[in-house]
Amino acid sequence: MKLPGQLFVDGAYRDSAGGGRSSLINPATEEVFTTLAAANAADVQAAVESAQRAWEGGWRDLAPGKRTEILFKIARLLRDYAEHIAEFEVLQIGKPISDARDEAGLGARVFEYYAGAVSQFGGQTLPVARGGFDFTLRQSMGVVAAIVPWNFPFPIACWKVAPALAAGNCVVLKPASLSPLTALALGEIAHAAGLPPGVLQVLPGSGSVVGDALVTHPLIRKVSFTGSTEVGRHIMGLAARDIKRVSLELGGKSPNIVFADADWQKAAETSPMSVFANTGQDCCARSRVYVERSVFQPFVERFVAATRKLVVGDPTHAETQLGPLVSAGQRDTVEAFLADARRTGATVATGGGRPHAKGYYLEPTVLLNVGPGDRCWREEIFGPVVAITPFDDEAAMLRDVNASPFGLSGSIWTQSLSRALRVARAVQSGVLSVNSHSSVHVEAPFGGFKSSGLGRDLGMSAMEGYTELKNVYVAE
Ligand code: TAP
Repeated sequence: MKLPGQLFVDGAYRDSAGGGRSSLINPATEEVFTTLAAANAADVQAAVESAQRAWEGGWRDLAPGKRTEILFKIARLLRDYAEHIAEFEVLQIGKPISDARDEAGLGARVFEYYAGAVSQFGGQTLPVARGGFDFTLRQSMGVVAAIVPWNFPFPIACWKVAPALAAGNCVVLKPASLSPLTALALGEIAHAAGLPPGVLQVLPGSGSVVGDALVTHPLIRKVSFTGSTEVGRHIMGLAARDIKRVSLELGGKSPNIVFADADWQKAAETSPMSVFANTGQDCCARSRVYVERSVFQPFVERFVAATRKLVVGDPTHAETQLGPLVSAGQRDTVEAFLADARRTGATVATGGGRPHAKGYYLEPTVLLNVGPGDRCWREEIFGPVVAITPFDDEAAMLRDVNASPFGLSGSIWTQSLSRALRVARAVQSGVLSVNSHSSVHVEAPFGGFKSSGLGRDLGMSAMEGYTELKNVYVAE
């Protein structure tokens, strides 16, 4: 598969109507490695109109069995091209190759799940008070805009595109400007698998141009967005004008809560990768660690020792665990957080520096003595930085956990079943794991409370979110 360099519209690659192009920088080398077309408002108009034609012209009415067949074929081809997808991801965002391979497989698995779901998905019959016959239909919406970020570009694109297509919609996919290659590869592969032209369009281009043109387009029926809370708020405001459906997967500041009765040694050894994986650029990163005071000191020692063993380096090497940050700007942002933490009296237990002269690398960093009002404790950093604090009282700890405006993910470590259930109920968060750091399961809903979002990706909840629910009553 060749490196994509154009927009993917109507089943073919083409240049932007305005002729605009942008460059991609490899964050591991700081060098421009390719350029590609950048869409403008005219491209959005053409892509949306073509998607609407594809929806009216057959995709919405295609027999479920045929839709299943095409989605399974896409999954098969994604597996065939997994190595290309992984290599593109390494080049554009510096993701370690072993993670990129896993994520290529995850994307294929998402298509398999929704291929199987097509024939199991439908409405209900309801016993209503008037007698007669009442049933609901789950109908496709039309054209959906999927706007995705750069941190997990390929799997997040798949977990929006696959359920939307499975439910009978057409999709215009807008990748982040830093990571368009794997989204374009998905368009090309889906078309090769038999997806009719126009059903999936891929438009790389700037958020303020392509994103806003999509969100305000009258033919777009739903916007499915993953990204920052700030842009999510902006999209929600624009969508309010014509009551457009939105689902928003936004930022997080997830807690990792360790009780003294837990297997805290295991928690300490596994927790570094719950925040440092993907170089901390993960909306589920467990970046606030609360440890019961009686095990705080030994927990911190093990956590720091495990952090120092992490392999930070060339993302093309199979043993690398942390690649570079995605851009110079992202590293500057994270370093500003660290400067702030130092100024307000935090202790750096390990990390904080740049481990390599070339590439946007930053050492995984453990902060202690961070106050409850400090920026590093309250705000999403989106880099390899964690703060650890002791707690004495469960209720006071939970008040601090829930004082966050975010509520995406989190972990609870305890051997007590009743405590696990009590704390899991109390934490205001869309996704939690007990004695684990796992947040994402293809079969289960994924999304946030409060400023972490609205609606759910994955599972059957996502597919429902790409339909309108209609009720029909038939008199006897
Ligand atoms: P954003 O800057 O919000 O960008 C996300 C997407 O929105 C990109 O495709 C971006 O395009 C586009 N966009 C930017 N401005 C827009 C506008 N005015 N209208 C429509 N679209 C616009 O986020 P990011 O920097 O890519 O990702 C980091 C953030 O995403 C973090 O806060 C993180 O927590 C969050 N995130 C959340 C999740 C979940 S599942 N909750 C998952 C991953 C990331 P451009 O790239 O062209 O600007």
